[in-house]
Amino acid sequence: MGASEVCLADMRYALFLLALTSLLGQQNRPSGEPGKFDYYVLSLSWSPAFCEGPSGARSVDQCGPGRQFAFVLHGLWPQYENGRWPEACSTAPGLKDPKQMLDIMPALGLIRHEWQKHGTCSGLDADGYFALARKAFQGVRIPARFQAPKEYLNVSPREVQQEFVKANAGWSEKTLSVQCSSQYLSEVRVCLDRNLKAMACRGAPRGCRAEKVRMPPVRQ
Ligand code: U2P
Repeated sequence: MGASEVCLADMRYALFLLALTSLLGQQNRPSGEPGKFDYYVLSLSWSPAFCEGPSGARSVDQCGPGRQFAFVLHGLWPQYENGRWPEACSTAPGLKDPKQMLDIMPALGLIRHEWQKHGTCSGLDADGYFALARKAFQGVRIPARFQAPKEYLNVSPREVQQEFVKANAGWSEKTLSVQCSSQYLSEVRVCLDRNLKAMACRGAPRGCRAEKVRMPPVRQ
């Protein structure tokens, strides 16, 4: 091999390493400073859809026998006005007793992950952040028919949005978006100001475009 071929091979290898490290670095790459953000997105996940999905079988805490979750707390996410968000802002310690959140956030791995990725950007310590997340979750009135359905619901994202608006004083259709994953409703995402007051989402969050989505019943 000539010197120029060795050099080319080295360059290719260096480029490969660069691509690999940037790919691996996508997850929880630090960005942002604790407390520097504009508003929150409160993300509520439809647990029965998660449990029917590919990760459900592995998630005994959330989907095992006797687990009867409906909407659960996925996370409270600091956001920027431009539709982006900070991530992994510090290495501050998480909750000493994460089990205290399991009633509304039903997996220890999720609690840990949400703290590292989003909570550390809130400017609060872990106790303060999860207390705020609980308050935000409890502040949402879940429309009656989504509290514990016993049968599959086939709904349009727009009707879900409208029902949440009707159930929650001060909300408009801009306060929330409905997310879907394959044929399921996966999440409802609500925009809240830093005092947890409902507000119009910024940065045009993209909602579910499906005409109808399925909501599996709460597990019996
Ligand atoms: O939507 C897929 C995943 O992207 C992350 N997300 C999305 C919107 C947003 O405003 N902030 C945000 O972080 C979520 O990742 P997770 O917290 O689950 O790691 C969401 O699940």
